[in-house]
Amino acid sequence: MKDATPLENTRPDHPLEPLGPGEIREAVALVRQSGRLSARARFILVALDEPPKEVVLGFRPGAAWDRRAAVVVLDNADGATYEAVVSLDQRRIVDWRYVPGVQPSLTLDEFFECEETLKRDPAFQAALRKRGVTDFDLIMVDPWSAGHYGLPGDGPERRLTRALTWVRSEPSDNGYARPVEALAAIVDLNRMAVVAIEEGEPVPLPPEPANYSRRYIGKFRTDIKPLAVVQAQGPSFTVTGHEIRWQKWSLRIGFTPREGLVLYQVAYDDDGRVRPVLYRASMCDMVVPYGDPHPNHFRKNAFDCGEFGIGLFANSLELGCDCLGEIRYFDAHMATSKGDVYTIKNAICLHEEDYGILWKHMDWRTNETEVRRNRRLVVSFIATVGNYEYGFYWYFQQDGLIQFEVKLTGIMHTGALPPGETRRYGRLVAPQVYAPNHQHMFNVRMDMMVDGLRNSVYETHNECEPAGAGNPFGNACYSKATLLKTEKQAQQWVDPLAARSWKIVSASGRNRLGEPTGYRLVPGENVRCFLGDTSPVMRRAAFMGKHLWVTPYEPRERYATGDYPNQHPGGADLAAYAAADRSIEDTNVVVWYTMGANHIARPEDWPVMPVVHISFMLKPDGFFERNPALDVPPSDGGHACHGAAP
Ligand SMILES: [Cu+2]
Repeated sequence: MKDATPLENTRPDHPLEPLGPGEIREAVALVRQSGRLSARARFILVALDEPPKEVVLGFRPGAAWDRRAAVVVLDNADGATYEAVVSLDQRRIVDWRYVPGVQPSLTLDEFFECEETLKRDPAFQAALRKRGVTDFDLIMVDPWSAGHYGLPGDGPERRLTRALTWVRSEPSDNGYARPVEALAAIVDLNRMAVVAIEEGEPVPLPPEPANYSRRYIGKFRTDIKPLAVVQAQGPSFTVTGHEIRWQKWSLRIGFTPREGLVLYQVAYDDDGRVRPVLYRASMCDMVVPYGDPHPNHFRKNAFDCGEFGIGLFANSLELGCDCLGEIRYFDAHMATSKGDVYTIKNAICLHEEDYGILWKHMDWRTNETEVRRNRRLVVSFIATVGNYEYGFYWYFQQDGLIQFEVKLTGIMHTGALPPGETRRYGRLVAPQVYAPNHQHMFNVRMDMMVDGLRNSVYETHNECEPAGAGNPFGNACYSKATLLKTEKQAQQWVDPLAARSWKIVSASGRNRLGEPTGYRLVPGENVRCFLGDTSPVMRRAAFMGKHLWVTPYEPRERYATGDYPNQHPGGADLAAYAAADRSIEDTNVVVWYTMGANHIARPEDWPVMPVVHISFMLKPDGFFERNPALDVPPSDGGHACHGAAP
């Protein structure tokens, strides 16, 4: 939806406040007025140019700083990409750079324009007719990223998409149930013209509809009574601008077109001492490699942040549907490719939820019980990228634990098979419809600040002493900790059998037991990416080749897939950053965690997939002196909880 608020340029009161609509308009106008672009320029990104860390950390209310916007522009007239930094205070462009040999991410406008172009294209229409599709208003064209496979035509010279098609049986039908198999249109997005149509042997459209919306279900189960979340006195958090305070936690949030939700300056108030944990954290890229080598399917590998911009696909969330309870929403302001303000209302959801018990003990001699409820703070957004939904949730607990969770849902990507056929590289989910095997690989970049900017990282896992005199009963086991001194040492796999995890420790903080204070990255469910090392996709997204990466902080190293992964051959990403094998000891470390969901389709995932959860945690480990949640008040309203009488 377009933003209707009038131009307002109230100066924000903190350097990390996201750009407001007025600031976005101002930045676009200053770039336009510079005369450096043709009328066919597209705005790929207009976002806050985050001030240097020293400025942010040294900021005090009332202090001055230069408010800047980062702008990426693509000129459709000549295909050139530019990066600009605009000073909103000085009202001028302070940095302008031509970026050769790249293709910036696709824009929402191009999605719609590409679909319209194909609907009107006679050659594409002829290919559709050959497949029994005659009503072109019912087709859905998803402009998949072209990727780079080292094949003729691959490369960033032309701005390409490889569009795939589905067809609805009526306007509200789920079109993903009827893939138009073995047909792809290559479209030049700078010229908005069809370059080629790739066709295989026509495959019949699958026979069954697969609808999930209420208008098709008709009969709902009737044995559900309402469940209301009531917070009569309101929530326990306070919000000032984009700063959130909740009990002892404080953090700031932002939103970028590429990453969606960003957390900044996450800290815990420990008895009056505000102790930082994270400077910045975001899911900085994700890739969905598909495992089907068929000509129509091998190019499916969506980089949903770097090739598309997952923030642009955020949903407008609805109370009672996406979120329950006392909700505080935040709008996200971005730019359309035409430079208009693009506002997603209620893009970010902030609320509290009851998450079972936090801790408990019953003294079984006195029958006295102490139990505390686990109230957690949730900051989240949900994005719809074509057929799929991703919910991204950060949780903060009263015991200092932070968790990041992805909820995967939506509609699986599909292909059609002739009657009676199956495919080794996918699974039938309905007659003549199969979903290729695939994975969802995420990378979360965490600029750490555990009790200060100087941190180190230890790998720990379980070891048992060799059998013998020192271990006569075979039970002498310990946790072995190894300091990761360089970037290469820090490139690691998860190992749940050995309980491997990684502890980020402070160089200066010490707890009362004399240990460095720390936070531990504890993996959840994870998987090794199935792609071979020689796969062109692995070359472009080398972050998938390890679960843990650690680099020393370098402001230009922001994304696991590099700045411009769209149509890029690779070699400019996280693996390239870490190739120098720099020291990561006692410095400002950035931890990049890769986690993957393995998806071999089930019939139950069709037509819309029940949510799959994957997550990891940052757990305080020696950060506090003891359980920091002893002061959480009982929720029993004064009467003590008692166990059943013995
Ligand atoms: Cu999946």
